Amino acid sequence: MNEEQRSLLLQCSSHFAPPKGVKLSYGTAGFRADATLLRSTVYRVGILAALRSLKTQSVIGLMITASHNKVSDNGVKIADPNGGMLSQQWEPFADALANASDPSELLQLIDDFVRKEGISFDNGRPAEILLGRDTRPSGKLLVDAARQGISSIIGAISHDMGVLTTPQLHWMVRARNMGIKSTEHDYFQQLSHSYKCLVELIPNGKDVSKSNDKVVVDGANGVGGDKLEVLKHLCGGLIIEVRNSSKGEGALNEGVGADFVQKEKVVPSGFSPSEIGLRCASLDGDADRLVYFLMQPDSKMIDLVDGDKMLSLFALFIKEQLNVLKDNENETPCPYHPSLGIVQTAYANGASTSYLKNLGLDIFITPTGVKYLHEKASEYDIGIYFEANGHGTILFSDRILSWLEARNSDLSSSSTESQKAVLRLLAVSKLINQAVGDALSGLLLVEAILLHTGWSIQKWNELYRDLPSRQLKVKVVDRTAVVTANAETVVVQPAGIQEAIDSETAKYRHGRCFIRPSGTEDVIRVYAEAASQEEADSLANAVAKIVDQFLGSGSSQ
Ligand code: G16
Repeated sequence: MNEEQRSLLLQCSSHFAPPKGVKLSYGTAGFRADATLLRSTVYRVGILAALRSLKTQSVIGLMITASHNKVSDNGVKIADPNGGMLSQQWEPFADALANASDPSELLQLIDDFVRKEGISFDNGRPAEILLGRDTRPSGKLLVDAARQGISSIIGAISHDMGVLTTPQLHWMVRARNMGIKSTEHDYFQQLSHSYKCLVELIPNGKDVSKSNDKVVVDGANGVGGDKLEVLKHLCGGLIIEVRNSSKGEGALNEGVGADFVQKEKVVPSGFSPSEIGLRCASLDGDADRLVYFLMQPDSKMIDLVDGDKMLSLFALFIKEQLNVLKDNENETPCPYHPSLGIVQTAYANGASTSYLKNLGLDIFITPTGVKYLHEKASEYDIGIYFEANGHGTILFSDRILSWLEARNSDLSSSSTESQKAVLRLLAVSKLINQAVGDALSGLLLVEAILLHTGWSIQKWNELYRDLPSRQLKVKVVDRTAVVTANAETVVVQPAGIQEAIDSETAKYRHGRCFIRPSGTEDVIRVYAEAASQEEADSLANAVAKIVDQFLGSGSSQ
């Protein structure tokens, strides 16, 4: 770094003193905390984004969001050149930057890192960053801090894309770096066009208009509902009613949204008994998660159709298309056997994993956090990953996409079953976000597949019966005291806690239980599964008590 760059960094960073006594870490999904604590962190992540852009010579994304957290929290995360999460190799640098106590320590860290990574400030294209934010009131101020961080690197440019869903920003970054159209309009066009392609390919004889009833969507009082209002008008024939957009009175994620619905299993605000029997869905605060649900008559409870069920629906559909291609191998010879892989986490309901295994699918379990699932799914020709909380997508490898494109042009004059299967797979690859889990594209794919199969949500929900489960969170003095292994299924620290959990779990029929430190909130999460709801509740409560005993004065919530 030359002197001019060093003095610019020193001067700008002196306006962004970090809050005293706060240690932040780039967790499951970037930095998250009370929004009032984040100005200096976001400024520093702006610097990191510019360095990442120089290193990769690509456009980088910076999103201001705390997704499912309460409205007073906020956060910041980076989208890498391919639209995915920040390379995990850079996370320690992000932690160090965020926690540097003064400008000279910050400068030293940057200097060392730039040298180690061989980042050049003079050769190549200048740094370029796309900025997005969700609807949180603190978002504007934090975008401003990010811009100042970016302009602390000489020549770096930022583009403020305004209020977006997180997956929209990831999609735009990926599209920009692929040299394809990347505006919000292009995003809506691509999604709606591919949805309509899938609907046009529905087998003859199915009366699409009959099954085309409405879906009622809870927008979590956030950005997703607003964007869905735009998208729905482009998807001819699909009837979507949005509740809880950001324009109403309700607070973001409060008594609404995918996280609330999935964890509490109750009806979100804004829904009335007139929705009983209808297909309902819920997005989270930045629309990267989606769950479906059915309201139960005379009760606040719901039947949850979660990420595992979406995964199962998608897996069945993709498998069906691959089987058509295999059965017609003479028309569509493939030089290799395309691999189809499924990625879940320990939160996946045991019934879903058994169901998928019975379909003969290859299943892999990773720790929580889409960065881990995405990485694993990208090893397959088609990799489907979902967390039970509704965060997931389907990835297509370059190898299978080129093969499908080539088959499509070979077969273009025919209208055989193989060609339809090829077209369906290509449409799915364009509809479902290739960068990250995306509630809006997920919703359109679910809707298209339900039309294709002619299934109601009830029929879809009956693919298998979930084992009863319960999730709790426990406040502890220091959540980092819990260290896990084996994709978060075993606790290795503090000593003795796993044995206590095991002996409690053994008392329950079909009992399964694990704990993990949250990466987005200051809590330990407890997940329990058992043969009945009472037993799952009792196991979760018993293990929450164990956590409390080992880790201090917390309380289950
Ligand atoms: C984020 C991640 C998700 C992950 C969730 C878990 O979700 O993007 O992949 O499942 O955190 O949170 P925790 O570690 O607190 O259990 P989101 O929707 O908040 O970005």
